[in-house]
Amino acid sequence: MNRLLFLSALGLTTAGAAAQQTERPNVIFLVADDLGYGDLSCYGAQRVQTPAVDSVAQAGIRFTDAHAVASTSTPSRYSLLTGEYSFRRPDTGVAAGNAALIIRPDQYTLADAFRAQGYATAALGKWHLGLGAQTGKQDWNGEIAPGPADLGFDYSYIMAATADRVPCVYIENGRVANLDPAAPIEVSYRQNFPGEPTGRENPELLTKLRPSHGHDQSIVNGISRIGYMKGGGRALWQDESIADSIVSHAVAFMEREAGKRPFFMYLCTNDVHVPRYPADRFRGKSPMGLRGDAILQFDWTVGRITEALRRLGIAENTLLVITSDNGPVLDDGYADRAEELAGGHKPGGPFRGGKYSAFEAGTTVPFIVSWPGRIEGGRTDSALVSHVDALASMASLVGTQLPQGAGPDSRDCLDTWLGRRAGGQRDYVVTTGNNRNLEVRTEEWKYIEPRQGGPMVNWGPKIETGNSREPQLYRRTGGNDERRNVAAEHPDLVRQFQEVAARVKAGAAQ
Ligand code: NG6
Ligand code: CA
Repeated sequence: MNRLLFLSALGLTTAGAAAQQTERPNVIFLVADDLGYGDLSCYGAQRVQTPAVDSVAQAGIRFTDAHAVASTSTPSRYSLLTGEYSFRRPDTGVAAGNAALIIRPDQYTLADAFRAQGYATAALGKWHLGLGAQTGKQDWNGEIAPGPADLGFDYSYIMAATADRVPCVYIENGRVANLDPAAPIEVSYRQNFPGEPTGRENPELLTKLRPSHGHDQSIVNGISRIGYMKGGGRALWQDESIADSIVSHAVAFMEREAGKRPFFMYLCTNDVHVPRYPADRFRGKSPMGLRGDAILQFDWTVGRITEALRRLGIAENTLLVITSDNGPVLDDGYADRAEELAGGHKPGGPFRGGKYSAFEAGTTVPFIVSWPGRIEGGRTDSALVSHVDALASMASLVGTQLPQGAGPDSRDCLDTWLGRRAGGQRDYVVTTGNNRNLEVRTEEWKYIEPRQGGPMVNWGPKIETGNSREPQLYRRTGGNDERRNVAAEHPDLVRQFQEVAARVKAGAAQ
């Protein structure tokens, strides 16, 4: 008789984490975009070296079974910030650049949990959770609200969506940074503005990158994007300085707050999302082309942040989490030769699938936790970890009592995150490759709910979706083992997993 590892109906092996002492470290969530489990040298990459990330891992804990909730950005980030599974909301799919704010201002967020304890809070870099009250109705030349300021962030310096979506400008505290009155900004995801060039009609203007699929609308900085925009002038970003801009604003925020009050920074890089066009000093520096160069630039970002922590004398008392929003993709729509130059590099590490996928590489992400003053470094931990637990775990860390209804799917796993295996461990995690049907992982098993759709992503990226109309059950041995579907051999187990999925959907147990 097979025994599942569901030791409790609550999804935790103990009733909850042990009572925590309240502490007030600075906290940084440094979230990469589309960085795979296998993209860092501390996770086994060999064709690219990431010394700055590796030294954070060396000083902390490197988790080997950590999961984003979803295999694309918007739902993944929604869950990280709210502690609610994105599939509960139908409007959490990949957002356009002119989408309205997806998290409602009355929802409780990770930033709120820190702010309740007097923390300074900041959101930097990639946002991709919508802005403004109504889709398509933002005034990009005036105040853009509601936004991060309404979700608990005191300071924000963000990109509305992704680098491949218009508008290609930074938004600082609800207003376009460097707004150029001579070039008012207009944005549409329906139609072009008369006279404006597009990648489709004016490929001769694509001086930096050409699309491989999609991405053939407005041209900004010699790269065509998704969506149409007009104007922007001096406010338009240069892809080659996005990392520099994000880092300099992050460091400035840290300098302003260090020593005054503790801070929480949600610091999201554009690397290694498309279009990949890093700074001159990184282009051509990896054998893997622009995608490898973007990984080097990500590592540089990590190095700049840890250097600033040391310089400001706050390294010991800063909890730094390094992770990614979803799994990796090579060709995601630009002809940057990522596939051709990958060589033996496996961006998803040993796992099957990738971004967009229900297979493991879709949501298994790097996850490193360091806190030099408190965590003994140099460890690897195979505990199951889910981003959805950030809210309850961080609230527990700083002593915030979550209000009723906050983070309905978030559990206090602080002990696990800090490497204390005494309790608060998850015995399963729930993820979603399509933001609708679930996958359930235990230490030993992976269950994939039946779903519609073909076996491969059908719009360009060469990725296996994990879709099947039949239930899939795989026994895990730790590597690329989603190969032999044993559902038919284990009907009892399948039934148990179906029950878990049904309970999670009903909101009864997480
Ligand atoms: C897809 C884009 C892809 C990427 C993704 C979102 C096309 C053809 N592809 O629709 O390039 O932007 O959306 O990625 O448009 S995410 O990491 O932000 O979720
Ligand atoms: Ca992403």
